[in-house]
Amino acid sequence: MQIEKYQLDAHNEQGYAKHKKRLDFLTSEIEGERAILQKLIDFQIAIPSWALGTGGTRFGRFSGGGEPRSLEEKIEDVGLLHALNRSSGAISLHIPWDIPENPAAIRALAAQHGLAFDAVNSNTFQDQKDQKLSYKFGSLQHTDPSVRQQAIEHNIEVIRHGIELGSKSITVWLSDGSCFPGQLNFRKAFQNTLESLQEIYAAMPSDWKMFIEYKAFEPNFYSMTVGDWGQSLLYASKLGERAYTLVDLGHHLPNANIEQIVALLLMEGKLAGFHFNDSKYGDDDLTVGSINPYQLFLIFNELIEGMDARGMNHATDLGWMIDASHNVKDPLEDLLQSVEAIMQAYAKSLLIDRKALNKAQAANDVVRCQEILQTAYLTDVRALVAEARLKSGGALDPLSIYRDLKVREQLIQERGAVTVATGL
Ligand code: PSV
Ligand code: MN
Repeated sequence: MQIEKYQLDAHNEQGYAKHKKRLDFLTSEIEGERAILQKLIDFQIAIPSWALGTGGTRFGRFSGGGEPRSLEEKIEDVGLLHALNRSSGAISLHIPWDIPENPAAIRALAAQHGLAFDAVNSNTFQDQKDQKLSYKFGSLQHTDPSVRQQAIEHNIEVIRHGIELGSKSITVWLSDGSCFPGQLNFRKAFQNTLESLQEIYAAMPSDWKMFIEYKAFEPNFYSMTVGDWGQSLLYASKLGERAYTLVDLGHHLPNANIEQIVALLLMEGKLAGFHFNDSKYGDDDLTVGSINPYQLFLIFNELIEGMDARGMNHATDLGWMIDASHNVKDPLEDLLQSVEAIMQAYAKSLLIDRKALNKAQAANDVVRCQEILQTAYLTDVRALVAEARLKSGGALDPLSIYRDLKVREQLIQERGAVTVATGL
């Protein structure tokens, strides 16, 4: 299905007067609203192809109906999101869950929806049907060189698919590690992984980047071979200047200071970008901003500070992506909420009075520092984010028009109630 311009216009007209009142109040309170609006308009967040179906846990999965049955339908779904919020202008594919059989046609379809292809992702954490060797004991770290070779070839195959689509980066997330003490020689596992990554790195075109994602635990519960940002940074530094660390918010041990990690990776020029989500316990994959929106804001505070210090373009110089699944929500509604939470955190961090903060930091005025951050955080920026959407042709309130137009009901009619999207 497609959302028509007249439908957006009618929705926007209906809510405009109320919106204008809120916007006028907000802009009377803040400075530099034009520049902030432009930054919000430019900012795009990639949607992972595996987040469009209902997520599950190891205990079960409850399909919501109307799930995309093919890559084409996944692109259509991201197109719907982008039509509503104008901030979801890219899709990230996981291979082999989403192999583009006809890349030219897939590229054309994405372009029709105004979508670009973000990083491609390899998968050596599952065994596929007809796969010769198993990844039960790891992939790039494996003690058997032929398993490592198979995993290397898969990654190179993923790069080939990415080239055909116009992607410029590959994200490598490894589930490699061990479940029991003594199972693995850590040093040999690291060395094997590094050598395997070196072969993949060498196969990338010269304008490509490699993103190395770390995760503290799961599916291995004693050690992970890329378990934290230190290990990821070690691989990235040894690999070369086009290798970077990717931060997935859910991949840390509880209470980790992610904002500090981000600041230091940025300082070293080694931050690739993000997989946004939220969590209470671990890799919960909850909607962005649903548990700890203040932490998200603090992360954006460091991002903006660090990117500005290096003269980086907020919209294009890092990879922004959502990585969340949702067991009890409509995946499209969930993604709309996630994108909105990211835009709000970004907008609030743009409001921080940097000069005053620098001054207060230099004077060790701890109270003032906190006040400055919280003044920005407590500002209601929703009207500003909505105005950015309006200016770029989107909806004033994406969630309410999604429900008013009965999008999910229409998708169920088109695709059926018991469709299952590929993914986890
Ligand atoms: C692993 O938990 C992860 O965060 C990686 O990014 C994978 O590619 C993705 O989730 C798979 O769902
Ligand atoms: Mn991730």
